[in-house]
Amino acid sequence: MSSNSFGKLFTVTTFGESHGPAIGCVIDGCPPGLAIGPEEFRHDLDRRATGKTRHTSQRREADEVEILSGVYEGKTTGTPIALLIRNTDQRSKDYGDIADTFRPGHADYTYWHKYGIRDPRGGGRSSARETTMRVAAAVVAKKWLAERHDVRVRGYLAQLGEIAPAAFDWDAVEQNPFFWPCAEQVPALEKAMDALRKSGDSVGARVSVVAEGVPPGWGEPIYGKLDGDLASALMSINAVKGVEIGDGFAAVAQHGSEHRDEMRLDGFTSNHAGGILGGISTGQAVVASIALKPTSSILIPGHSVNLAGEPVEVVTKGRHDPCVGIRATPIAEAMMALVLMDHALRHRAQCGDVGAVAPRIP
Ligand code: EPS
Repeated sequence: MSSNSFGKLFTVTTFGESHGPAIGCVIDGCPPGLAIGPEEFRHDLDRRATGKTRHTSQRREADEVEILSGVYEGKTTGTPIALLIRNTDQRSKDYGDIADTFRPGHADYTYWHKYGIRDPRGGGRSSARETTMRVAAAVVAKKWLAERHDVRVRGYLAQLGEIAPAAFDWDAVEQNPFFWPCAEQVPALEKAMDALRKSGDSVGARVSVVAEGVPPGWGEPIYGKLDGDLASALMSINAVKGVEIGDGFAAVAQHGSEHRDEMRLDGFTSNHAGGILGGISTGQAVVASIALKPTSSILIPGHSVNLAGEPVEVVTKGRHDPCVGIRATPIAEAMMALVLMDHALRHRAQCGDVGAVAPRIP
């Protein structure tokens, strides 16, 4: 009912608030025997974390994962895996000035109307801090997908404000703090972000995720389509306002002769569909993109109202991201991996006996 869990066979439930004592998750349905240790969470948690460069929020969290259950002698046991991360760098006084008002463009207002009470400290449950646990849970999913199916999920920043990549190189993506696929443009991005931060404003972004190695057959028509579940999972990320699968909205202006991915025995000739047809994976790379809105917590004054029903002017001080999209690449990868793992298990459960059928286009 309350929707803090998702997935059907591989389920993830997250809990915790940004300024509470801890955040955590429970992963249920993980197959037994997967080797996993606390140190394996470090890489992806660091990729997502605040305070790593001047271009993101300066909150500095240790993000140390404690594995509370579900792992024995370094291997998953098939029982629920509980992960906990203690919050260590909350600065709740930053929220004193806005506790009685609503940041324009922020979930402050809707949380208030839904629950009639809210934890204003750091945005409480609406904070992007919660995404830490999705990334942690996806470390387990990414590892299982890689070991069991040779699936690799990776993403990149595909647009920052009005700046689009001038070239594409996967090797460049992990070499800069933006996950940007064109190394030559990184100085220009740094300059743009420095100017943006100085102005006190924020900007939107586009992030793309690609999963290679997904076999044909994952996804459940009609209400559990792979693209439907991906759209839901990606849309659940803070600040996401749009999701595209494959060519997405560009398909509007295309003709069928252009959009269809022709099949030859040695491979598909294109991938406009983003690796999904009829809600089922084709065996091509699964490709999705998200649009993230500009952060609403900005220094530019904006009109709002307060709890007493008076007009006020709001300025949000504190340690905010001028572009949440910069940290969204590992989060989008995480949601893709969690959905794929769930569907891998669901496919095995219903259609495991079908096996591979011909012809298989490589
Ligand atoms: C966030 C506001 C900031 C960010 C936070 C997301 O919180 P605070 O004011 O407490 O520093 O630092 O991001 C994280 C803590 C994180 O780990 O991602 C928000 O409003 O969403």
